[in-house]
Amino acid sequence: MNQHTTTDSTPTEVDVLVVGAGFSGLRALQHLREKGYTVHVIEAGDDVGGTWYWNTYPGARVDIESLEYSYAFDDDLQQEWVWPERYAAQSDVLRYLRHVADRFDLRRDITFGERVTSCVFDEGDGTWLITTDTGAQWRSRFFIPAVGFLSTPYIPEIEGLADFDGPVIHSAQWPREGIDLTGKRVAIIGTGSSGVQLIPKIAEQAESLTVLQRSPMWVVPLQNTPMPLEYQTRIKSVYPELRRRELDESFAGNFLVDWEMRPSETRSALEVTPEEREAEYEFRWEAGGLSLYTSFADLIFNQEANDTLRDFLERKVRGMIKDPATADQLIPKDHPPLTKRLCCETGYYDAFNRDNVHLVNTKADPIATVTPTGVRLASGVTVDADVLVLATGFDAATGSLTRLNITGTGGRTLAEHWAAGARTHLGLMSDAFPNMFFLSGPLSPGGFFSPPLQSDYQVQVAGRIMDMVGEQGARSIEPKGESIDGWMAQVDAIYNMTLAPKASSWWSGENIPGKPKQFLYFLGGFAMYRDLCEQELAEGLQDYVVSDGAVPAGATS
Ligand code: NA7
Repeated sequence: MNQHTTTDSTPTEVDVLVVGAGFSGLRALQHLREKGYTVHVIEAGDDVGGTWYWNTYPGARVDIESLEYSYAFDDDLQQEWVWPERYAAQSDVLRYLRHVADRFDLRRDITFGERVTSCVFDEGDGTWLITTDTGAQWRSRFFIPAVGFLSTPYIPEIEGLADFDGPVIHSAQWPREGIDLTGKRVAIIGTGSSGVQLIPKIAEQAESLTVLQRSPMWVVPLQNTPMPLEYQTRIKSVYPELRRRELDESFAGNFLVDWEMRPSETRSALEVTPEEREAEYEFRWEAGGLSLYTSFADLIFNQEANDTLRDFLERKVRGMIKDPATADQLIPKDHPPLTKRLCCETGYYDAFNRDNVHLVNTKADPIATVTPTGVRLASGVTVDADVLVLATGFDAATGSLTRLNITGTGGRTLAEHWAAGARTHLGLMSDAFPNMFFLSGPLSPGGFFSPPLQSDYQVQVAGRIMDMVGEQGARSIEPKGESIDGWMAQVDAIYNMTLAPKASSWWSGENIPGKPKQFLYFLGGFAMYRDLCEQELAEGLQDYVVSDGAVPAGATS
Protein backbone atom coordinates (compact mmCIF):
# COMPACT_ATOMS: atom_id res chain seq x y z
CA MET A 1 0.00 0.00 0.00
CA ASN A 2 1.16 3.51 -0.68
CA GLN A 3 1.71 6.03 2.06
CA HIS A 4 0.12 9.46 2.28
CA THR A 5 2.87 11.89 1.19
CA THR A 6 1.52 15.41 1.42
CA THR A 7 3.74 18.31 0.45
CA ASP A 8 2.90 21.61 -1.18
CA SER A 9 4.42 20.67 -4.51
CA THR A 10 3.91 16.95 -4.94
CA PRO A 11 0.62 15.16 -5.38
CA THR A 12 -0.81 13.34 -2.39
CA GLU A 13 -0.52 9.61 -2.99
CA VAL A 14 -3.29 7.14 -2.26
CA ASP A 15 -4.16 3.72 -3.56
CA VAL A 16 -7.65 4.71 -4.68
CA LEU A 17 -9.02 8.12 -5.57
CA VAL A 18 -12.81 8.38 -5.66
CA VAL A 19 -14.81 11.28 -7.08
CA GLY A 20 -18.20 11.76 -5.44
CA ALA A 21 -19.60 11.13 -1.95
CA GLY A 22 -23.02 9.76 -2.81
CA PHE A 23 -24.22 6.23 -2.10
CA SER A 24 -21.59 4.62 -4.33
CA GLY A 25 -18.61 6.81 -3.43
CA LEU A 26 -19.21 6.41 0.30
CA ARG A 27 -19.45 2.66 0.01
CA ALA A 28 -16.28 2.59 -2.09
CA LEU A 29 -14.43 4.49 0.62
CA GLN A 30 -15.79 2.35 3.44
CA HIS A 31 -15.19 -1.00 1.74
CA LEU A 32 -11.82 -0.38 0.15
CA ARG A 33 -10.45 1.27 3.27
CA GLU A 34 -11.62 -1.73 5.27
CA LYS A 35 -9.69 -3.96 2.84
CA GLY A 36 -6.54 -2.01 3.62
CA TYR A 37 -6.29 0.40 0.73
CA THR A 38 -5.65 4.07 1.28
CA VAL A 39 -8.63 5.88 -0.20
CA HIS A 40 -9.57 9.51 -0.65
CA VAL A 41 -12.83 11.01 -1.92
CA ILE A 42 -13.21 14.40 -3.56
CA GLU A 43 -16.71 15.86 -3.49
CA ALA A 44 -17.88 19.12 -5.10
CA GLY A 45 -20.73 19.57 -2.61
CA ASP A 46 -20.26 20.76 0.95
CA ASP A 47 -21.50 17.47 2.36
CA VAL A 48 -22.08 13.83 1.53
CA GLY A 49 -25.21 12.74 -0.33
CA GLY A 50 -24.63 13.06 -4.08
CA THR A 51 -28.03 13.04 -5.77
CA TRP A 52 -29.63 13.39 -2.35
CA TYR A 53 -27.47 16.39 -1.55
CA TRP A 54 -28.28 18.29 -4.76
CA ASN A 55 -31.95 17.44 -5.38
CA THR A 56 -33.62 19.50 -2.67
CA TYR A 57 -36.71 20.40 -4.70
CA PRO A 58 -40.04 20.12 -2.87
CA GLY A 59 -41.46 16.62 -3.13
CA ALA A 60 -38.14 14.86 -3.85
CA ARG A 61 -38.23 11.35 -2.43
CA VAL A 62 -37.34 7.75 -3.27
CA ASP A 63 -39.67 5.41 -5.17
CA ILE A 64 -38.12 2.20 -3.87
CA GLU A 65 -39.05 1.54 -0.23
CA SER A 66 -36.48 2.94 2.17
CA LEU A 67 -36.07 -0.37 3.96
CA GLU A 68 -34.68 -1.51 0.61
CA TYR A 69 -33.20 1.71 -0.79
CA SER A 70 -30.42 1.69 1.78
CA TYR A 71 -27.13 -0.08 2.44
CA ALA A 72 -27.20 -3.79 3.18
CA PHE A 73 -23.52 -4.27 3.98
CA ASP A 74 -23.77 -3.78 7.74
CA ASP A 75 -26.55 -5.45 9.66
CA ASP A 76 -26.14 -3.23 12.73
CA LEU A 77 -26.61 -0.17 10.54
CA GLN A 78 -29.80 -1.44 8.99
CA GLN A 79 -31.14 -2.65 12.32
CA GLU A 80 -30.49 0.64 14.11
CA TRP A 81 -31.65 3.13 11.51
CA VAL A 82 -35.31 4.16 11.76
CA TRP A 83 -37.03 5.37 8.59
CA PRO A 84 -39.93 7.74 9.35
CA GLU A 85 -41.81 6.98 6.12
CA ARG A 86 -42.12 3.98 3.81
CA TYR A 87 -40.64 6.11 1.02
CA ALA A 88 -38.06 8.49 2.45
CA ALA A 89 -38.06 12.16 1.61
CA GLN A 90 -34.83 13.65 0.29
CA SER A 91 -34.04 15.18 3.69
CA ASP A 92 -34.27 11.77 5.37
CA VAL A 93 -32.05 10.05 2.80
CA LEU A 94 -29.52 12.84 3.30
CA ARG A 95 -29.76 12.47 7.10
CA TYR A 96 -29.15 8.74 6.67
CA LEU A 97 -26.06 9.24 4.49
CA ARG A 98 -24.68 11.78 6.98
CA HIS A 99 -25.18 9.20 9.69
CA VAL A 100 -23.35 6.58 7.61
CA ALA A 101 -20.47 8.99 7.04
CA ASP A 102 -20.17 9.61 10.78
CA ARG A 103 -20.78 6.03 11.89
CA PHE A 104 -17.98 4.68 9.68
CA ASP A 105 -15.72 7.71 10.24
CA LEU A 106 -15.66 8.44 6.52
CA ARG A 107 -15.32 12.23 6.61
CA ARG A 108 -11.64 12.16 7.50
CA ASP A 109 -10.94 10.81 4.01
CA ILE A 110 -13.23 13.17 2.09
CA THR A 111 -12.41 16.63 0.72
CA PHE A 112 -15.61 18.67 0.36
CA GLY A 113 -16.26 21.72 -1.78
CA GLU A 114 -13.62 20.92 -4.41
CA ARG A 115 -14.35 20.06 -8.00
CA VAL A 116 -12.14 17.72 -10.00
CA THR A 117 -10.93 19.44 -13.15
CA SER A 118 -8.71 16.81 -14.76
CA CYS A 119 -7.91 13.10 -14.46
CA VAL A 120 -4.95 11.83 -16.47
CA PHE A 121 -3.62 8.29 -16.71
CA ASP A 122 0.18 8.17 -16.61
CA GLU A 123 1.27 5.39 -18.93
CA GLY A 124 4.79 5.52 -17.49
CA ASP A 125 3.97 4.27 -14.04
CA GLY A 126 0.34 3.20 -14.41
CA THR A 127 -1.12 5.77 -12.02
CA TRP A 128 -3.82 8.41 -12.22
CA LEU A 129 -3.10 12.10 -11.64
CA ILE A 130 -6.17 13.94 -10.42
CA THR A 131 -6.30 17.75 -10.21
CA THR A 132 -8.99 19.85 -8.53
CA ASP A 133 -10.13 23.44 -8.97
CA THR A 134 -7.95 24.51 -6.03
CA GLY A 135 -4.87 23.18 -7.81
CA ALA A 136 -4.60 20.26 -5.38
CA GLN A 137 -3.26 17.07 -6.95
CA TRP A 138 -3.66 13.43 -6.07
CA ARG A 139 -1.84 10.44 -7.50
CA SER A 140 -3.51 7.05 -7.22
CA ARG A 141 -3.12 3.51 -8.51
CA PHE A 142 -6.87 3.14 -9.03
CA PHE A 143 -9.50 5.69 -9.94
CA ILE A 144 -13.24 5.53 -9.30
CA PRO A 145 -15.37 8.33 -10.76
CA ALA A 146 -18.46 7.66 -8.60
CA VAL A 147 -20.24 10.65 -10.06
CA GLY A 148 -23.76 9.22 -10.29
CA PHE A 149 -25.81 8.52 -13.36
CA LEU A 150 -28.37 11.32 -12.96
CA SER A 151 -26.16 14.19 -11.89
CA THR A 152 -25.56 16.50 -14.86
CA PRO A 153 -28.72 18.60 -15.19
CA TYR A 154 -29.99 19.08 -18.73
CA ILE A 155 -31.01 22.65 -19.52
CA PRO A 156 -32.62 22.75 -22.96
CA GLU A 157 -31.62 25.44 -25.42
CA ILE A 158 -34.90 27.30 -25.60
CA GLU A 159 -34.78 30.63 -27.38
CA GLY A 160 -35.02 33.58 -25.01
CA LEU A 161 -34.34 31.56 -21.84
CA ALA A 162 -31.54 33.88 -20.77
CA ASP A 163 -33.84 36.91 -21.11
CA PHE A 164 -36.49 35.71 -18.64
CA ASP A 165 -36.91 38.35 -15.93
CA GLY A 166 -37.58 36.01 -12.99
CA PRO A 167 -35.79 32.99 -11.55
CA VAL A 168 -35.19 30.01 -13.86
CA ILE A 169 -34.67 26.97 -11.65
CA HIS A 170 -33.70 23.45 -12.70
CA SER A 171 -35.20 20.84 -10.37
CA ALA A 172 -31.73 19.53 -9.45
CA GLN A 173 -30.45 23.04 -8.68
CA TRP A 174 -33.24 24.10 -6.34
CA PRO A 175 -32.03 26.78 -3.91
CA ARG A 176 -31.00 25.05 -0.69
CA GLU A 177 -32.71 27.77 1.32
CA GLY A 178 -35.93 27.15 -0.66
CA ILE A 179 -37.96 29.66 -2.61
CA ASP A 180 -41.28 31.16 -1.56
CA LEU A 181 -43.73 30.72 -4.41
CA THR A 182 -46.69 32.23 -2.55
CA GLY A 183 -48.58 34.55 -4.87
CA LYS A 184 -46.34 33.69 -7.84
CA ARG A 185 -47.33 32.55 -11.28
CA VAL A 186 -45.16 29.54 -12.05
CA ALA A 187 -44.60 27.71 -15.34
CA ILE A 188 -42.94 24.29 -15.35
CA ILE A 189 -41.38 22.47 -18.30
CA GLY A 190 -40.95 18.73 -17.82
CA THR A 191 -43.22 15.99 -16.54
CA GLY A 192 -40.82 13.13 -15.78
CA SER A 193 -40.30 11.86 -12.21
CA SER A 194 -38.97 15.22 -10.99
CA GLY A 195 -41.87 17.17 -12.51
CA VAL A 196 -44.40 14.65 -11.19
CA GLN A 197 -43.02 15.12 -7.66
CA LEU A 198 -42.74 18.90 -7.92
CA ILE A 199 -46.06 19.79 -9.56
CA PRO A 200 -48.38 19.06 -6.59
CA LYS A 201 -46.03 20.88 -4.21
CA ILE A 202 -45.88 23.99 -6.40
CA ALA A 203 -49.64 23.85 -6.99
CA GLU A 204 -50.25 24.01 -3.23
CA GLN A 205 -48.26 27.20 -2.87
CA ALA A 206 -48.27 29.20 -6.09
CA GLU A 207 -51.01 31.52 -7.24
CA SER A 208 -51.07 29.63 -10.52
CA LEU A 209 -49.12 26.81 -12.15
CA THR A 210 -48.96 26.17 -15.87
CA VAL A 211 -47.63 22.73 -16.76
CA LEU A 212 -45.97 22.79 -20.18
CA GLN A 213 -46.12 19.11 -21.04
CA ARG A 214 -44.43 17.75 -24.16
CA SER A 215 -44.95 14.06 -23.41
CA PRO A 216 -47.10 12.57 -20.66
CA MET A 217 -45.64 9.73 -18.60
CA TRP A 218 -47.33 6.70 -17.11
CA VAL A 219 -47.78 7.71 -13.50
CA VAL A 220 -48.86 5.43 -10.63
CA PRO A 221 -49.54 6.15 -6.96
CA LEU A 222 -46.59 5.89 -4.59
CA GLN A 223 -48.95 5.14 -1.67
CA ASN A 224 -46.46 6.56 0.79
CA THR A 225 -47.37 6.40 4.49
CA PRO A 226 -45.66 7.10 7.78
CA MET A 227 -43.63 3.98 8.55
CA PRO A 228 -45.80 1.48 10.44
CA LEU A 229 -43.67 0.48 13.42
CA GLU A 230 -44.81 -3.14 13.33
CA TYR A 231 -43.91 -3.36 9.62
CA GLN A 232 -40.43 -1.97 10.18
CA THR A 233 -39.83 -4.30 13.13
CA ARG A 234 -41.01 -7.32 11.19
CA ILE A 235 -38.85 -6.53 8.15
CA LYS A 236 -35.82 -5.99 10.35
CA SER A 237 -36.32 -9.44 11.85
CA VAL A 238 -35.84 -10.98 8.39
CA TYR A 239 -33.47 -8.43 6.90
CA PRO A 240 -30.65 -10.78 5.82
CA GLU A 241 -33.12 -13.03 4.00
CA LEU A 242 -34.82 -10.03 2.37
CA ARG A 243 -31.47 -8.67 1.20
CA ARG A 244 -30.51 -12.01 -0.28
CA ARG A 245 -33.77 -12.23 -2.20
CA GLU A 246 -33.51 -8.65 -3.43
CA LEU A 247 -30.32 -9.71 -5.18
CA ASP A 248 -31.37 -13.20 -6.23
CA GLU A 249 -34.98 -12.73 -7.22
CA SER A 250 -35.98 -9.14 -7.78
CA PHE A 251 -35.46 -7.31 -11.02
CA ALA A 252 -34.96 -3.82 -9.61
CA GLY A 253 -33.79 -4.49 -6.05
CA ASN A 254 -37.25 -3.88 -4.63
CA PHE A 255 -38.84 -6.99 -3.28
CA LEU A 256 -41.00 -5.91 -0.36
CA VAL A 257 -44.40 -5.93 -2.05
CA ASP A 258 -43.74 -9.37 -3.52
CA TRP A 259 -42.34 -10.57 -0.19
CA GLU A 260 -44.88 -9.08 2.16
CA MET A 261 -48.08 -9.18 0.20
CA ARG A 262 -48.10 -11.39 -2.84
CA PRO A 263 -45.40 -13.10 -4.92
CA SER A 264 -44.97 -11.73 -8.41
CA GLU A 265 -46.88 -13.52 -11.16
CA THR A 266 -44.85 -15.92 -13.25
CA ARG A 267 -47.68 -16.26 -15.76
CA SER A 268 -48.43 -14.25 -18.88
CA ALA A 269 -51.02 -11.49 -18.59
CA LEU A 270 -52.83 -13.32 -21.39
CA GLU A 271 -52.97 -16.65 -19.55
CA VAL A 272 -55.34 -15.49 -16.83
CA THR A 273 -58.99 -14.49 -16.94
CA PRO A 274 -59.83 -10.77 -17.34
CA GLU A 275 -61.07 -10.79 -13.74
CA GLU A 276 -57.82 -12.27 -12.42
CA ARG A 277 -55.83 -9.76 -14.44
CA GLU A 278 -57.86 -6.84 -13.18
CA ALA A 279 -57.46 -8.06 -9.60
CA GLU A 280 -53.69 -8.31 -10.01
CA TYR A 281 -53.37 -4.79 -11.41
CA GLU A 282 -55.72 -3.41 -8.79
CA PHE A 283 -53.72 -5.07 -6.02
CA ARG A 284 -50.44 -3.62 -7.28
CA TRP A 285 -51.95 -0.19 -7.89
CA GLU A 286 -53.02 -0.17 -4.23
CA ALA A 287 -49.69 -1.65 -3.07
CA GLY A 288 -48.04 1.31 -4.76
CA GLY A 289 -44.66 2.30 -6.07
CA LEU A 290 -42.99 0.30 -8.79
CA SER A 291 -44.74 -2.96 -7.96
CA LEU A 292 -46.72 -2.95 -11.22
CA TYR A 293 -43.52 -3.96 -13.00
CA THR A 294 -43.89 -7.45 -11.60
CA SER A 295 -47.62 -7.90 -12.25
CA PHE A 296 -47.07 -10.42 -15.05
CA ALA A 297 -44.03 -12.04 -16.57
CA ASP A 298 -44.45 -10.78 -20.12
CA LEU A 299 -45.54 -7.14 -19.84
CA ILE A 300 -42.20 -5.87 -21.07
CA PHE A 301 -41.93 -8.46 -23.86
CA ASN A 302 -45.36 -8.85 -25.40
CA GLN A 303 -47.35 -5.96 -26.86
CA GLU A 304 -50.70 -7.65 -26.43
CA ALA A 305 -49.95 -8.37 -22.77
CA ASN A 306 -48.71 -4.83 -22.29
CA ASP A 307 -51.92 -3.46 -23.84
CA THR A 308 -53.88 -4.95 -20.94
CA LEU A 309 -51.88 -2.83 -18.51
CA ARG A 310 -52.29 0.22 -20.72
CA ASP A 311 -56.04 -0.29 -20.66
CA PHE A 312 -56.05 -0.54 -16.87
CA LEU A 313 -53.91 2.56 -16.39
CA GLU A 314 -55.95 4.61 -18.85
CA ARG A 315 -59.12 3.84 -16.92
CA LYS A 316 -57.41 4.80 -13.67
CA VAL A 317 -56.29 8.17 -15.02
CA ARG A 318 -59.72 8.94 -16.45
CA GLY A 319 -61.26 8.03 -13.09
CA MET A 320 -59.06 10.51 -11.24
CA ILE A 321 -59.21 13.57 -13.50
CA LYS A 322 -62.43 15.57 -13.50
CA ASP A 323 -62.01 17.15 -16.93
CA PRO A 324 -62.06 14.45 -19.64
CA ALA A 325 -60.03 16.60 -22.06
CA THR A 326 -57.30 17.05 -19.43
CA ALA A 327 -57.37 13.31 -18.68
CA ASP A 328 -56.92 12.62 -22.36
CA GLN A 329 -53.82 14.85 -22.46
CA LEU A 330 -52.32 13.07 -19.44
CA ILE A 331 -52.47 9.62 -21.04
CA PRO A 332 -49.33 8.70 -22.99
CA LYS A 333 -49.91 7.70 -26.60
CA ASP A 334 -46.26 7.50 -27.66
CA HIS A 335 -44.95 4.61 -25.57
CA PRO A 336 -46.25 1.46 -23.87
CA PRO A 337 -46.26 1.42 -20.05
CA LEU A 338 -42.98 0.24 -18.48
CA THR A 339 -40.88 1.18 -21.53
CA LYS A 340 -39.90 4.41 -19.78
CA ARG A 341 -39.40 4.52 -16.05
CA LEU A 342 -42.76 4.59 -14.26
CA CYS A 343 -43.27 7.80 -12.31
CA CYS A 344 -44.73 7.56 -8.81
CA GLU A 345 -47.13 10.23 -7.64
CA THR A 346 -48.39 11.76 -4.45
CA GLY A 347 -51.09 14.27 -5.35
CA TYR A 348 -50.03 14.63 -9.00
CA TYR A 349 -53.37 13.78 -10.58
CA ASP A 350 -55.25 15.75 -7.90
CA ALA A 351 -53.23 18.81 -8.84
CA PHE A 352 -54.88 18.83 -12.28
CA ASN A 353 -58.29 19.03 -10.61
CA ARG A 354 -57.33 22.35 -8.98
CA ASP A 355 -58.48 25.66 -10.43
CA ASN A 356 -54.98 27.16 -10.26
CA VAL A 357 -53.31 24.44 -12.39
CA HIS A 358 -53.41 24.58 -16.19
CA LEU A 359 -52.11 21.93 -18.56
CA VAL A 360 -50.66 22.95 -21.92
CA ASN A 361 -49.79 20.37 -24.57
CA THR A 362 -46.53 21.58 -26.09
CA LYS A 363 -46.41 18.69 -28.51
CA ALA A 364 -49.49 20.15 -30.20
CA ASP A 365 -48.44 23.77 -29.65
CA PRO A 366 -44.67 23.84 -29.10
CA ILE A 367 -42.77 26.40 -27.07
CA ALA A 368 -41.57 29.06 -29.53
CA THR A 369 -39.64 31.29 -27.18
CA VAL A 370 -39.23 32.34 -23.59
CA THR A 371 -39.93 36.05 -23.17
CA PRO A 372 -38.99 38.27 -20.21
CA THR A 373 -42.48 37.73 -18.80
CA GLY A 374 -43.26 34.13 -19.68
CA VAL A 375 -43.43 31.63 -22.49
CA ARG A 376 -44.81 32.14 -25.99
CA LEU A 377 -46.12 29.13 -27.89
CA ALA A 378 -45.98 28.57 -31.63
CA SER A 379 -49.66 29.52 -31.94
CA GLY A 380 -48.89 32.93 -30.41
CA VAL A 381 -50.59 32.06 -27.09
CA THR A 382 -48.56 33.38 -24.16
CA VAL A 383 -48.18 31.96 -20.66
CA ASP A 384 -47.32 34.67 -18.13
CA ALA A 385 -44.96 33.58 -15.38
CA ASP A 386 -42.90 35.02 -12.51
CA VAL A 387 -40.86 31.83 -12.03
CA LEU A 388 -39.83 29.24 -14.61
CA VAL A 389 -39.06 25.72 -13.40
CA LEU A 390 -37.13 23.29 -15.60
CA ALA A 391 -37.74 19.68 -14.61
CA THR A 392 -36.00 18.72 -17.83
CA GLY A 393 -33.89 15.85 -16.58
CA PHE A 394 -30.25 14.91 -16.92
CA ASP A 395 -27.53 13.99 -19.38
CA ALA A 396 -27.75 10.57 -17.81
CA ALA A 397 -25.23 7.75 -17.49
CA THR A 398 -22.42 9.31 -19.52
CA GLY A 399 -22.83 13.09 -19.07
CA SER A 400 -21.00 13.43 -15.77
CA LEU A 401 -18.22 11.07 -16.85
CA THR A 402 -17.45 12.69 -20.19
CA ARG A 403 -17.43 16.13 -18.53
CA LEU A 404 -14.88 15.10 -15.92
CA ASN A 405 -11.99 15.66 -18.32
CA ILE A 406 -10.63 12.13 -18.09
CA THR A 407 -7.65 11.27 -20.31
CA GLY A 408 -6.60 7.67 -20.86
CA THR A 409 -3.87 6.02 -22.88
CA GLY A 410 -2.63 7.74 -26.01
CA GLY A 411 -3.79 11.11 -24.71
CA ARG A 412 -7.37 10.35 -25.70
CA THR A 413 -10.18 11.73 -23.55
CA LEU A 414 -13.16 9.70 -22.46
CA ALA A 415 -15.41 12.17 -24.30
CA GLU A 416 -13.50 11.41 -27.51
CA HIS A 417 -13.39 7.68 -26.85
CA TRP A 418 -17.16 7.61 -26.31
CA ALA A 419 -18.07 10.08 -29.05
CA ALA A 420 -20.09 7.40 -30.84
CA GLY A 421 -21.48 5.97 -27.59
CA ALA A 422 -20.31 4.57 -24.25
CA ARG A 423 -18.11 1.48 -24.36
CA THR A 424 -17.70 -0.55 -21.19
CA HIS A 425 -17.23 -4.12 -20.14
CA LEU A 426 -19.91 -5.14 -17.60
CA GLY A 427 -20.58 -1.44 -17.06
CA LEU A 428 -17.47 -1.57 -14.89
CA MET A 429 -14.42 -0.64 -16.97
CA SER A 430 -13.53 0.92 -20.33
CA ASP A 431 -10.66 0.03 -22.64
CA ALA A 432 -7.92 2.68 -22.91
CA PHE A 433 -8.69 3.82 -19.34
CA PRO A 434 -6.76 1.35 -17.19
CA ASN A 435 -7.34 0.96 -13.47
CA MET A 436 -10.56 2.98 -13.64
CA PHE A 437 -13.86 1.56 -12.34
CA PHE A 438 -17.38 2.85 -12.84
CA LEU A 439 -20.14 2.37 -10.27
CA SER A 440 -23.69 2.07 -11.67
CA GLY A 441 -21.99 3.06 -14.93
CA PRO A 442 -23.12 2.89 -18.55
CA LEU A 443 -24.12 -0.61 -19.68
CA SER A 444 -24.42 -1.89 -16.12
CA PRO A 445 -27.84 -2.75 -14.64
CA GLY A 446 -27.55 0.91 -13.41
CA GLY A 447 -30.91 2.53 -14.17
CA PHE A 448 -32.71 -0.72 -13.36
CA PHE A 449 -31.37 -1.76 -10.00
CA SER A 450 -31.46 -0.09 -6.61
CA PRO A 451 -28.30 2.06 -6.64
CA PRO A 452 -27.17 1.35 -3.05
CA LEU A 453 -27.22 -2.40 -3.72
CA GLN A 454 -25.71 -2.30 -7.14
CA SER A 455 -22.80 -0.04 -6.27
CA ASP A 456 -22.19 -2.18 -3.18
CA TYR A 457 -21.65 -5.24 -5.37
CA GLN A 458 -19.60 -3.38 -7.96
CA VAL A 459 -17.33 -1.89 -5.29
CA GLN A 460 -16.65 -5.42 -4.08
CA VAL A 461 -15.89 -6.63 -7.62
CA ALA A 462 -13.58 -3.66 -8.18
CA GLY A 463 -11.83 -4.45 -4.89
CA ARG A 464 -11.32 -8.07 -5.91
CA ILE A 465 -9.86 -7.01 -9.25
CA MET A 466 -7.54 -4.57 -7.46
CA ASP A 467 -6.39 -7.39 -5.19
CA MET A 468 -5.64 -9.60 -8.18
CA VAL A 469 -3.66 -6.84 -9.87
CA GLY A 470 -1.73 -6.25 -6.66
CA GLU A 471 -1.03 -9.95 -6.07
CA GLN A 472 0.55 -10.17 -9.52
CA GLY A 473 2.60 -7.04 -9.09
CA ALA A 474 0.90 -5.87 -12.26
CA ARG A 475 0.88 -2.25 -13.27
CA SER A 476 -2.55 -1.92 -14.81
CA ILE A 477 -5.67 -3.61 -16.02
CA GLU A 478 -8.24 -2.78 -18.68
CA PRO A 479 -10.80 -4.83 -20.59
CA LYS A 480 -9.96 -6.14 -24.03
CA GLY A 481 -11.70 -4.39 -26.92
CA GLU A 482 -13.37 -7.64 -27.96
CA SER A 483 -14.73 -8.18 -24.43
CA ILE A 484 -16.40 -4.80 -24.65
CA ASP A 485 -17.82 -5.58 -28.08
CA GLY A 486 -19.22 -8.84 -26.73
CA TRP A 487 -20.77 -7.18 -23.70
CA MET A 488 -22.33 -4.42 -25.76
CA ALA A 489 -23.82 -6.98 -28.14
CA GLN A 490 -25.32 -8.78 -25.14
CA VAL A 491 -26.82 -5.55 -23.77
CA ASP A 492 -28.34 -4.79 -27.17
CA ALA A 493 -29.63 -8.32 -27.72
CA ILE A 494 -31.61 -8.28 -24.47
CA TYR A 495 -32.88 -4.75 -25.13
CA ASN A 496 -34.14 -5.85 -28.55
CA MET A 497 -36.07 -8.74 -27.01
CA THR A 498 -38.19 -6.22 -25.08
CA LEU A 499 -40.66 -3.47 -25.94
CA ALA A 500 -38.16 -0.86 -24.68
CA PRO A 501 -37.13 0.17 -28.24
CA LYS A 502 -40.65 1.60 -28.62
CA ALA A 503 -39.79 4.46 -26.24
CA SER A 504 -37.17 7.17 -26.18
CA SER A 505 -35.88 8.53 -22.88
CA TRP A 506 -32.72 9.02 -20.86
CA TRP A 507 -32.35 5.24 -20.83
CA SER A 508 -31.36 5.45 -24.50
CA GLY A 509 -29.72 8.89 -24.56
CA GLU A 510 -32.52 10.26 -26.69
CA ASN A 511 -33.47 13.00 -24.22
CA ILE A 512 -30.31 14.93 -25.13
CA PRO A 513 -30.15 16.46 -28.62
CA GLY A 514 -27.12 15.15 -30.52
CA LYS A 515 -26.27 12.39 -28.03
CA PRO A 516 -25.71 9.04 -29.74
CA LYS A 517 -28.72 6.79 -29.47
CA GLN A 518 -27.68 3.78 -27.42
CA PHE A 519 -29.52 1.78 -24.81
CA LEU A 520 -27.42 2.56 -21.75
CA TYR A 521 -28.40 -0.23 -19.35
CA PHE A 522 -28.26 -3.98 -19.05
CA LEU A 523 -31.79 -5.37 -18.93
CA GLY A 524 -30.92 -8.94 -17.98
CA GLY A 525 -31.48 -8.34 -14.27
CA PHE A 526 -29.01 -8.14 -11.41
CA ALA A 527 -28.78 -11.88 -10.71
CA MET A 528 -27.64 -12.59 -14.26
CA TYR A 529 -25.23 -9.65 -14.11
CA ARG A 530 -23.72 -10.93 -10.86
CA ASP A 531 -23.38 -14.45 -12.28
CA LEU A 532 -21.48 -13.09 -15.28
CA CYS A 533 -19.15 -11.05 -13.05
CA GLU A 534 -18.50 -14.06 -10.82
CA GLN A 535 -17.79 -16.25 -13.81
CA GLU A 536 -15.18 -13.77 -15.03
CA LEU A 537 -13.47 -13.52 -11.68
CA ALA A 538 -13.36 -17.30 -11.40
CA GLU A 539 -11.90 -17.62 -14.89
CA GLY A 540 -9.06 -15.29 -13.98
CA LEU A 541 -9.94 -12.11 -15.85
CA GLN A 542 -9.36 -13.52 -19.29
CA ASP A 543 -11.41 -10.69 -20.76
CA TYR A 544 -8.85 -8.16 -19.55
CA VAL A 545 -5.37 -7.02 -20.50
CA VAL A 546 -3.14 -7.09 -17.42
CA SER A 547 0.08 -5.18 -18.03
CA ASP A 548 3.40 -6.15 -16.45
CA GLY A 549 2.23 -9.43 -15.04
CA ALA A 550 -0.46 -11.94 -15.80
CA VAL A 551 -3.21 -13.01 -13.46
CA PRO A 552 -3.39 -16.81 -13.34
CA ALA A 553 -6.61 -18.61 -14.14
CA GLY A 554 -8.79 -19.31 -11.13
CA ALA A 555 -7.23 -16.63 -8.94
CA THR A 556 -9.70 -14.73 -6.81
CA SER A 557 -9.15 -12.75 -3.66
P1 NA7 B 1 -36.81 12.99 -17.29
O1 NA7 B 1 -37.52 11.76 -16.91
O2 NA7 B 1 -35.76 12.91 -18.34
O3 NA7 B 1 -37.93 14.06 -17.73
C1 NA7 B 1 -37.59 15.26 -18.37
C2 NA7 B 1 -38.83 15.98 -18.77
O4 NA7 B 1 -38.47 17.22 -19.39
C3 NA7 B 1 -39.67 15.21 -19.82
O5 NA7 B 1 -41.02 15.46 -19.56
C4 NA7 B 1 -39.23 15.89 -21.11
O6 NA7 B 1 -40.17 15.79 -22.15
C5 NA7 B 1 -39.09 17.31 -20.68
N1 NA7 B 1 -38.24 18.09 -21.57
C6 NA7 B 1 -36.90 17.97 -21.74
N2 NA7 B 1 -36.48 18.86 -22.65
C7 NA7 B 1 -37.56 19.55 -23.04
C8 NA7 B 1 -37.74 20.59 -23.97
N3 NA7 B 1 -36.73 21.10 -24.68
N4 NA7 B 1 -38.98 21.08 -24.15
C9 NA7 B 1 -40.01 20.56 -23.44
N5 NA7 B 1 -39.90 19.57 -22.56
C10 NA7 B 1 -38.68 19.07 -22.37
O7 NA7 B 1 -36.11 13.68 -16.03
P2 NA7 B 1 -36.52 13.65 -14.49
O8 NA7 B 1 -35.60 14.55 -13.78
O9 NA7 B 1 -37.96 13.91 -14.33
O10 NA7 B 1 -36.29 12.16 -14.05
C11 NA7 B 1 -35.06 11.50 -14.32
C12 NA7 B 1 -34.92 10.29 -13.45
O11 NA7 B 1 -34.57 10.71 -12.13
C13 NA7 B 1 -36.16 9.48 -13.25
O12 NA7 B 1 -36.42 8.57 -14.27
C14 NA7 B 1 -35.91 8.79 -11.92
O13 NA7 B 1 -35.11 7.66 -12.10
C15 NA7 B 1 -35.12 9.82 -11.16
P3 NA7 B 1 -40.05 14.58 -23.25
O14 NA7 B 1 -40.44 13.34 -22.50
O15 NA7 B 1 -38.61 14.55 -23.68
O16 NA7 B 1 -40.96 14.97 -24.32
